[in-house]
Amino acid sequence: MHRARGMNALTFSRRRFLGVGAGTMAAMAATQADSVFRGYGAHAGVHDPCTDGRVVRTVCELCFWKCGIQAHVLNNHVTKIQGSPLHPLSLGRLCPRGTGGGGLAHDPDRLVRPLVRVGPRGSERFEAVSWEVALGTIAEKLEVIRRRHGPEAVAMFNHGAGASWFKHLFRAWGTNNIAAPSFAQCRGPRDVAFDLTFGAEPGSPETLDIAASDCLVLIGSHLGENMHNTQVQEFADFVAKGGDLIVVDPRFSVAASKARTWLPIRPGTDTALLLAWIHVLITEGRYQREYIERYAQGFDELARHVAPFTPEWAAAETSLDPELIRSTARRMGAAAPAALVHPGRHATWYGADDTQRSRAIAILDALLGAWGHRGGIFVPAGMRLAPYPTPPYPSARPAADRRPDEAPFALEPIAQGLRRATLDSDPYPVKAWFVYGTNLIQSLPQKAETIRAIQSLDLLVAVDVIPAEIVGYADVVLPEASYLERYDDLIGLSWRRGAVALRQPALPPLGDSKPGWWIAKKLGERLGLGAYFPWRDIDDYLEERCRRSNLDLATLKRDGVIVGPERASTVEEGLALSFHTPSAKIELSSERLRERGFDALPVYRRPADPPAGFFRLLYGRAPAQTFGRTANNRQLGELTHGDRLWLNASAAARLGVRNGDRVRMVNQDGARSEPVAVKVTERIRADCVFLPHGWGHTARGLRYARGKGVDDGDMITRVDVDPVMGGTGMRGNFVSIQREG
Ligand code: MGD
Ligand code: SF4
Repeated sequence: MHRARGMNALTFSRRRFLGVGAGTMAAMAATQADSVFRGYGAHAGVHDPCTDGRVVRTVCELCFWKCGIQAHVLNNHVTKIQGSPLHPLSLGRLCPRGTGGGGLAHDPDRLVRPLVRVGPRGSERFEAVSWEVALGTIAEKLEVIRRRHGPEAVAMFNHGAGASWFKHLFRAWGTNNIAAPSFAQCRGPRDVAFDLTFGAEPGSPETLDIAASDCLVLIGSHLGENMHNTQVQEFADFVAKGGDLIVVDPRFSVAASKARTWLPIRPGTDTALLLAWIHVLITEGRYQREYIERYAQGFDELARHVAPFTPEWAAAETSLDPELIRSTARRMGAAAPAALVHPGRHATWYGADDTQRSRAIAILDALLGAWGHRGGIFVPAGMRLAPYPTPPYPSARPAADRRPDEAPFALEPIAQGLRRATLDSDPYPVKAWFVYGTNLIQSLPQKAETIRAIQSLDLLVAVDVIPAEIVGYADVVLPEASYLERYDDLIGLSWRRGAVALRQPALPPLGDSKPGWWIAKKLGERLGLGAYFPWRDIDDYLEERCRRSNLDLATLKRDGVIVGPERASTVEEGLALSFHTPSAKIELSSERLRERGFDALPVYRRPADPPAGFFRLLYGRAPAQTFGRTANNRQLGELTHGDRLWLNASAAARLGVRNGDRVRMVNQDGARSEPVAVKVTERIRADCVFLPHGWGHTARGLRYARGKGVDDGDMITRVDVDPVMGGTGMRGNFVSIQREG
């Protein structure tokens, strides 16, 4: 068990932040918009052709953080994108992806005409048609499906702010089958765990007071590679002031390189570490006693539960030094309540215990008094946004994603559950998929199942901006104007101060692409749902919503954002804490879980070891990429080398693999990857390999991305489902490495 200790946990002296390495934070620093504060146009005395044009303040969509941006436009070309200094999430800066929006707007592979399929599904053979024909075809087929199977036979999959128009359309149509992979393939376990514990989710964006924290624990969260702009800015401030950073990761991530302590944990054993940390805080009396007595219930049961989970016990599971487990817990306790264990975001790791692992994080945050305290998790404020009045939605059957008693704590429909229902028509048939902004071929695990379900459909519609893999399977393709070319609905932000932002066009739509609001309205009218789209156009819509919400649309158009009044978001600022759980307290032990037959407190279950000759496959984000969404962006492609497979140096020597060699992975079920170049490194444990996610595109239309890197999804044939909320644990797959040639 102690074998892996050969790779010792490293303890670094604190140091000043000098730019988080590997061109990540450095790239971000390069985007600082100092000229913004001096007005637009030339920098003092220096002619900058990029900033000579019109400037439009709008909202980024290269990921889902929704930063405010300033797009500089010259001759119908986006020449430069900067962070809006007025927007609370960007504060004048962007992450490297956000600066690359021009690479999407001006992508020569953009979809610019509606298309109707002419070859077999997946053949990527289409003919261009008019909007009339495309929308007419969809409406006709949807009506047939409704007559035969009811409106619920239509499922909608979505991702991104622009989806709101289509969610409205399909609720009006009469289906609850609306799912996003961002729940059951990503943040679901975390959201459910925090909701069960604190009665609220950590939010998206997460409301973490990182800059003010004295001790930050990142457990499988690689900030700096995972580039959520505001968090990375706060993280840089935290590192610069010498905050105590503890990073738990089998890989020496960029964040680990800034840490005082890096704990290279054996993959899948994090719950053991968390239980031991809880054990130390409780047995040594280092938790926030008054806070727990006042706000929490279930402490005595928790104390009894963790009594056996000593650092020595956890050391045997995690391969970490017990003294480091103890001392890191003490450091958290000393910094509390300005101490924070990051809730994470992509939390679907091992399936069976994902919600319970996230519960252990939430419990630890509770013991540290993080919720509601400065330097912990602040309680956000929102702004009132009145809807544009439309008729009530019709009632519809419950979503088809789950059978009775399955995943009872899911907060949203489960995307792979809709796929399952499509395949077996249980509890009722699902015959059409309407897919907005999500490349289901890559974002749902078990690709073969997805393709099988698609082949059984009567209709597949894809609304996209580029010809991603899912587009290749569609019967009708609707080209959306990119986020730099369209208005979207008002975007509310819950943050230290609430805000409302406006996405507005900096460019006209490319070709015959159309904004989502227009597509949804036109399709709605064809489907007899015109009453749900009573606005004349987007101006009418926005004016009416703003009027009802007491917001000035002209100010929104000028500034891109309106920020609400100051309000207390921590106890230190005068906030009175309240918890929306059944007990109105923080629920350390969860009666709700117990009632449904789950463990009321987190229980550690040892994961399977890799079979001899195999490595556990880990995957994650690369700093200049957002899943597959940005892989075809030529501007961002200049920044990234994210398509290599990380392999430990000793393992590589054993296999005779050198840096840059091309290898294939073969997984436990015999799935074989395309060739991929290897990055031989000491920065990863010897029992696992790491692959950045979002590469390995096969779609013919993605002329830039196609053939670059490999798709980790090809190796994810085994999925362990979280029984609490239905998340798909994807890290239980093992690969062997075979040299090419
Ligand atoms: P992308 O792969 O980026 O994200 O998965 P997805 O939501 O599928 O695909 C986004 C699609 O949206 C692309 O086809 C893109 O061209 C299109 N698009 C971009 N902008 C627009 C727009 O303005 N309008 C329209 N209509 N389309 C647009 C993400 C999901 O995947 C998530 S959230 C997570 S966290 C999971 N991550 C993950 C992982 O890390 N590993 C593995 N193996 N699977 C994962 N699945 C999950
Ligand atoms: Fe855009 Fe980066 Fe902000 Fe995401 S974090 S919205 S990609 S600037």
